[in-house]
Amino acid sequence: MKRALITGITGQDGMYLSELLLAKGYEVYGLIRGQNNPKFEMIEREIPGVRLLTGDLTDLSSLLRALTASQPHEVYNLGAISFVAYSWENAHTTTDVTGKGVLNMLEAVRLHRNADGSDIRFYQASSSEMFGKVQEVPQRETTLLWPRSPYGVAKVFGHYMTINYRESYGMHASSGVLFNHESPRRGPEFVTRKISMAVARISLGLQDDLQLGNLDAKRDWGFAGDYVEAMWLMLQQDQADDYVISTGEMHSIREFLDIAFKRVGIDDWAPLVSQNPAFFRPAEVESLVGDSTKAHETLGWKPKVGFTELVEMMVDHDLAREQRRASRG
Ligand code: NDP
Ligand code: GDR
Repeated sequence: MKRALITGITGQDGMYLSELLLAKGYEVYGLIRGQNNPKFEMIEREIPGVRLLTGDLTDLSSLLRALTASQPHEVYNLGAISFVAYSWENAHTTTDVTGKGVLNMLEAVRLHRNADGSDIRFYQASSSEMFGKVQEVPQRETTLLWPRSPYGVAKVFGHYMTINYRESYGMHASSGVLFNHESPRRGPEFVTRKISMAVARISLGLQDDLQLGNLDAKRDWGFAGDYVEAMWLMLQQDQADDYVISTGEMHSIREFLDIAFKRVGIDDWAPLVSQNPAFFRPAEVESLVGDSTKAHETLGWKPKVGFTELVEMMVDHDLAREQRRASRG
């Protein structure tokens, strides 16, 4: 039986990936941080097969302990401070977790030996935010990186450190440069979920309006359930490598709003949405669109869920959730 250790198990991707690996027959271990983390119970309830181990990406010895306890064949490093806007306010913490945390995990994997002598394959959650002020359209594995936030800079560090451990120590370390991916499990601070939750509440008369930042930003949005499949495929290859994972389609926040509001029968959302400077960023990533030809040709990976289906899935989920809450009184 294969064993996997996932950092960031309580996040959107950690949950989808653990479900995928459990379905494939893996023994799945998840790293959970902090004292009495309330998400411990959420994971036990929603994904009962996962075994949780305490640890923190900033604490190397806790990572070594987690490796000793799990004896994994595969490590998926998904843990990060992942909210770009927050990274300006907490640049040092973001650097420690999202950047130096990768080095800690790589170093722990390098130092650890599985009792049965098996090697560990490593996946790093790199990001399209590394492209930032884009130098090429669409962005691919060879595009020059130009990060625009402390988060993006920290991800670039983790990305190159992963490549460096592969080249220095021959480690099977791959980096997935994933473009934005969303789902009903997306954190409420991200724009897609902020919109789907607000649309559901506005349609039920529970909220009056929605305040957003830059409505002209454009992203290549996919479905998280499709993207975790790509992570797994990367670790099944004979050679470790780096792959862009994206849909190849770019949409604006305005288009997201169009579909989301239409789903609840509202054609004109303009009176309901305003722009608040508080949600603008010191430096914006205006547009991102990826070319995942390499992933398609080498991994056989392709996204299954399209943009409209994704938006409708998120709105439907939040509508049902609000209706359940309302019926409970
Ligand atoms: P989330 O923000 O949903 O999850 C982040 C996870 O990291 C949480 O489980 C969080 O734990 C954990 N974490 C935070 N700080 C630490 C720490 N100090 N030690 C250990 N774990 C920690 O992110 P996603 O699931 O959306 O993304 C997964 C990864 O992929 C992240 O690295 C993200 O940066 C990257 N990524 C995401 C993309 C996306 O569109 N979703 C695109 C490209 C890359 P807790 O719940 O306790 O806070
Ligand atoms: P992003 O996602 O920064 O791309 O990072 P987010 O959803 O936060 O922002 C996308 C774009 O929407 C604009 N925007 C707003 N964003 C938020 N959060 N709230 C608003 O009110 C709002 N109004 C407009 C932003 O300015 C931005 O242009 C996500 C994270 O998951 C990262 O961890 C990951 O690496 C990248 O995706 C790829």
